[in-house]
Amino acid sequence: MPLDLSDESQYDRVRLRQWARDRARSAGVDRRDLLKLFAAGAAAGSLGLGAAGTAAAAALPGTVKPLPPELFTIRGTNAETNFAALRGTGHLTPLDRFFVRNHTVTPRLDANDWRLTVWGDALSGGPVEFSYDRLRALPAVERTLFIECAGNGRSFYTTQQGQQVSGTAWTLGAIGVARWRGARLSDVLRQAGLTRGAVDVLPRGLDDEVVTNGVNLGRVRRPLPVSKALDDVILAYEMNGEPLPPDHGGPVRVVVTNWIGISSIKWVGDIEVSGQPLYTPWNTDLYRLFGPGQPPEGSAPLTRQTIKSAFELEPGATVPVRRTRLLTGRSWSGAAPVHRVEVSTDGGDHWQRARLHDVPRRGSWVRWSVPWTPRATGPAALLARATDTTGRTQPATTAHNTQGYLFDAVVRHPVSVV
Ligand SMILES: Nc1nc2c(c(=O)[nH]1)N[C@H]1C(S)=C(S)[C@@H](COP(=O)(O)O)O[C@H]1N2
Ligand SMILES: [Mo]
Repeated sequence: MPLDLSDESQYDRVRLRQWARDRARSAGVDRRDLLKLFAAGAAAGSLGLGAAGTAAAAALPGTVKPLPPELFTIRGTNAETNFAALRGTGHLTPLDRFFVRNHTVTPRLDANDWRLTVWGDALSGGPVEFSYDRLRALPAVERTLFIECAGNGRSFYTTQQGQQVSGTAWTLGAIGVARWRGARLSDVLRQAGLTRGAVDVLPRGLDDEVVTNGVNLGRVRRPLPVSKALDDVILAYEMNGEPLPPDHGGPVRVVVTNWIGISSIKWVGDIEVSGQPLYTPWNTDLYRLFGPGQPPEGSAPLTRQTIKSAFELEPGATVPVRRTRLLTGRSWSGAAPVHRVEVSTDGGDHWQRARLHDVPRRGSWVRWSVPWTPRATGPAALLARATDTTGRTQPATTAHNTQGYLFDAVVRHPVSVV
């Protein structure tokens, strides 16, 4: 039976087997180093950079834009959007409050000097270079899409489920929705001479090499199957109508519809087009599920994001009793548009339908609201539960994985009624 490599899960399974049998090429990291990391990851998810629950290192984040505490919570080299700061903003996340997830630091790149080199054994000729102007001369597309870290919601594995996980201890603010404008990756690949033998497409960032556990992983890069690369991937140079800001990958980044944030490589400098399957740490040890119920080498590499909801309210907010207020929030899913949101203000005993303020659309979130008049003083828990058009609803708990990816359970939002 022919393998259907456009099917994501089948693609990933096949690559995993090929890699295990040494038939896939590891792009830039020694195979023994990768195996060492693999073993460490399977044992403890040790590649997570910093453990959830422990205080972030007091290093200055290497970012360009201001990160005021009313808009962001700093977590190591990353900045999480405070969801409360989205209240009253529109469908798009304003640039001044879009989360930043950096493996190292934001590089300062000049669009005039920037070049994208497309190269590899699955092109008909040698490397092809794209300047900023050449990229902008290609037909432009505009899409409203979220970028969300695979570890968004990770801290709730610990605070709600009592489980140990490694990685940045995000609450729910490692997501943003922007209007992206750019060229289609498919147009760039075709101009570069893509051949039918192409299997994997590997964009790589121009930011510093990542060193973890004494191993240099090289620059941030993660292969995309050629089927996804040709489908709906953008090389974006604008975000909400502005030139792409430095912290979000300027001058040019990859934007991959519905897939986990690591797919959307920032500061892209080159793209390898390979006739052989490729592996990097970002699709082997990182961004797979390890833990109970998973094979020792981990799950297939993660692709699509899961389903979540968040209130636009500070955790532990104080609310006055017997006064009606409008609870607001947002829900999203990487599988399909969210078309129903229910809210409980009594810890999950009763649920009411929230009013949606956006037309549900693929790749983005819906804003919603529900009026609430608290009747008694004391602590209360607010819950929001989304359902997407595939019928998937947020569950009560998420199965544990050591690196704390893809948390999708309903989150209890504590408030205090006074
Ligand atoms: N070159 C490069 N690309 C990158 C990263 C990075 O550190 N370097 N971080 C990735 C991760 S893990 C996420 S979640 C998103 C975050 O995008 P943002 O910082 O624009 O919100 O970028 C991805 N692309
Ligand atoms: Mo991420």
